[in-house]
Amino acid sequence: MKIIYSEAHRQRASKTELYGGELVPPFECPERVDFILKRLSDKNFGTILDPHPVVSSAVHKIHDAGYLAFLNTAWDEWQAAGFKGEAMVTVWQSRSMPATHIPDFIEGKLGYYCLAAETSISAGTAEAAWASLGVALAGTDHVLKGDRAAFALCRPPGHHASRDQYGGYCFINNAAAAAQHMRDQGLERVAILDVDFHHGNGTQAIFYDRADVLFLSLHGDPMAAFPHFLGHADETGTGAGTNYNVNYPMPAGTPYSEWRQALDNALQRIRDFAPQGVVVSLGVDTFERDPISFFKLTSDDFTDMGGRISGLGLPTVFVMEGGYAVEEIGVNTVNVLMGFEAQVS
Ligand code: SP5
Ligand code: ZN
Repeated sequence: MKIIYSEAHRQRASKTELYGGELVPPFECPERVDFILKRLSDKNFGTILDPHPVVSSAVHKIHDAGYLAFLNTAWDEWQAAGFKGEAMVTVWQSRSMPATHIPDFIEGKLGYYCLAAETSISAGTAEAAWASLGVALAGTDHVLKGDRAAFALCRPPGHHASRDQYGGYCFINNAAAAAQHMRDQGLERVAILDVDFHHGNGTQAIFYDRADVLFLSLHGDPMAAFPHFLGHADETGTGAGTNYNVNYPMPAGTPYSEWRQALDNALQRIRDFAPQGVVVSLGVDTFERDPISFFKLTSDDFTDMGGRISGLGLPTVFVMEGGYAVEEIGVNTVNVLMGFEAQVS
């Protein structure tokens, strides 16, 4: 399997995350990728390639133009305002104060374009986010050209980013762009399977009214877990997209024996949909020792997960999302890929 990777992710090196009322070093750190690369090398798994340029307008279909322009200038605008720290949101449009105008000043813009305050914008963040998109599109291109699967080693992750909001460590929705690019290149139906611990709220919102992209997410129940306001089982899509959105919220302590039943149900839904391509939002924060999550998957469980996904027999792009047990992220991620390869017939 080809692995697509760009060093440009290192430009995303924020120093601060708002966690438990403190500013802490971000869980979503560059070292995550080092452990994945090390494990790929130790297992001699796959061929690591730089992303090649891919002509695609997918990102402009799934994101708002004003939002992308904001991302590109946010850090400069923050600095120009004279602030000393990283760009963090302090005020929001909200239920009692819905936005009727997009503010001119950066503090107001952050409140308009941000959905979660833990994520700071720092120097190089936008550059890294664009490079991460390039990694996802290159991986997708390899699969469109005939590879059975590819692993887009994206960083920063993407599945919490909606059409016009960042947060949850995500800025550009790489998996959504991959799926849109598949559609634009002629695949009639695409499924996105999101196995990250957190609900893929951004991806869901982007495709919520569409029947051509089936979105399925297995995640911690939003009553208890981030992102808290999306990911309930009764969110099934709207308009033409009705019944093309499937959520599997699960409680704290969920072991693989139960998680796997949700996966098997999701895989059957995908088979019934009969897509020509699959995008997997691959987060390994379902791991039992993940510091911010509450499922109980073991490292061996990730191998089994990969095998089951492979059983679909479909062209598949794995897009890296979360996973914060940094020392074990390599083993867990590569186990999914090795489990997938072992089952390819
Ligand atoms: C891509 C991805 O995995 N993003 C996750 C963003 C989660 N950020 C908020 C974390 C809040 C964690 N609260 C944990 C309570 C632990 N007891
Ligand atoms: Zn996650």
